[in-house]
Amino acid sequence: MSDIYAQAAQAIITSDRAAAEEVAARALAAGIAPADIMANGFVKGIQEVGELFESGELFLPELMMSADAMAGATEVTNAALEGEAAELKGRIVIGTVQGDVHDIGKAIVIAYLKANGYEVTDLGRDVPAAAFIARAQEEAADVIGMSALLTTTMEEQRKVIKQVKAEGLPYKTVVGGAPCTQRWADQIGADAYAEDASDGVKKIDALLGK
Ligand code: B1M
Repeated sequence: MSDIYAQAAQAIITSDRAAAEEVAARALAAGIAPADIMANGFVKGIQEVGELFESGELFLPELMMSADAMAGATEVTNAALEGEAAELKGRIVIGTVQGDVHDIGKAIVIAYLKANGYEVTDLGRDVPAAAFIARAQEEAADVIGMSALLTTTMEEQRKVIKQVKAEGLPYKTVVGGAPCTQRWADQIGADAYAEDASDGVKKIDALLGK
């Protein structure tokens, strides 16, 4: 088992999309849950890539290619989650905040939410605060989810929450992304912080009483 996790991480570190997709498919065929191959394999790989980038051992083009390999793996594992839900539990509008293009984690969160009975509107990335609010109104959403991966873009989450509160809007707000913490969520008045995709489902279930 640890072999296939190591291969998954390695495919990301070596920026090999074809290998990442092949390892993902093989893991699923071997009965490994999408969440397990993600968390124990691919995510470990992209985390190592982030560390190598930070220490100057990898450069932006390589980081981008690893992100592409990660996207390939995510597509394969997310497809395996489709169609699992039985009842509609609620409506979520989710996006990556303005100034931020990191969306791999958000794609995983969306797949988990859909598999667990939520209707999800994906606003994409680099989403202005006003767009979160406007789409939540259009979709009659229960929850607004905001992903931020940069310390410089986290403030955008506060903007959205401030507007929700100022206008007395009925949406629950959930924040996530590597630099976010429970402390940050408390500080900006978010209804919940989600550490990862399954925690996101758990927190949203709790907020909506599901
Ligand atoms: Co960027 N990047 N990046 N990057 N990148 C980080 C975030 C960084 C930590 C790397 C590093 O230096 N170690 C660093 C940020 C430093 C900081 O802010 N302090 C960084 C930087 C600096 C940059 C650029 C500025 C680099 C440059 O241009 N010089 C640039 C910024 C671009 C921009 O956004 N404006 C940049 C660009 C990129 C790429 C485009 C190359 C690529 C992103 C591709 C893409 O997403 N389509 C990329 C990548 C891949 C990373 C790292 C390596 C990996 C991110 C990732 O996908 N993680 C990252 C290092 C790291 O995070 N360790 C890094 C895997 C993913 C599964 O985890 O996204 O945390 P995560 O999502 C999790 C949870 O957080 C949670 O659930 C997810 C699933 O479990 N979650 C939510 C996330 N969102 C949620 C929302 C919810 C709930 C839960 O709502 C309900």
